[in-house]
Amino acid sequence: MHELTLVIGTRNYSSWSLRPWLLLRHLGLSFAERLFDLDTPEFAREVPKLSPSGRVPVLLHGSLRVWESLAICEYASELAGGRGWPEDGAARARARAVATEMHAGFQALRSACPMNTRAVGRRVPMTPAIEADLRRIDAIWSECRRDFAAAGPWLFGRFSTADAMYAPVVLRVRTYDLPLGEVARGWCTTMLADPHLQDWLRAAAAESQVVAADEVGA
Ligand SMILES: N[C@@H](CCC(=O)N[C@@H](CS)C(=O)NCC(=O)O)C(=O)O
Repeated sequence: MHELTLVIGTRNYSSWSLRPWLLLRHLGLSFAERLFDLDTPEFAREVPKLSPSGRVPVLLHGSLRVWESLAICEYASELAGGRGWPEDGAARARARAVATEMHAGFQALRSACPMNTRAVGRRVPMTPAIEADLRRIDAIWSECRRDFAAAGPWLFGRFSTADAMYAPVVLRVRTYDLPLGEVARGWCTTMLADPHLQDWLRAAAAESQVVAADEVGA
């Protein structure tokens, strides 16, 4: 069996890298990491040799390259006997829907509030589009917690790809103090206490790269 290698970007800023990294950790899959600082000549030179899209994350498994964060989560889940998704078929369909909604959407929030794990106390001007994204995210998290609280602390009880996909949003909520209801905030607290996420945050805190374009908010 070939070793898995996950190619990622600067931990402080690379929200797409965090998602599959966190799932691989939760699934207990052993993997090596290769990190390239974002927006550097080395990234521009080396990453396209590894990733067909020229972007990170990309998972290397023998001669196979799996790019796109959600596709990596799917592949990792298959390697782990399907444990990356809920067991129940209806819950699994719903988890896939909310994970895809994250992968494809929330553009206003994502562009106004870049992930910046080291930063706290930042403020960005609210716009109707950001508020609409937050309302939808609040509804997803609150409804999942309402329906799956008895099964465990994560969105669908047990940790799944859906949790991994929304982890960077939790970090944005923390950085920019974004408004959410009590139930959604409760799930943020669960995520922030996760030992694997804590490992990522510790490593991000030790990084020195600053990407000026992602340093937003007063
Ligand atoms: N849709 C992709 C997005 C990947 C992406 O945009 N990655 C960023 C880093 S977080 C990147 O590689 N940026 C460098 C570039 O675009 O040159 C995914 O889900 O993996």
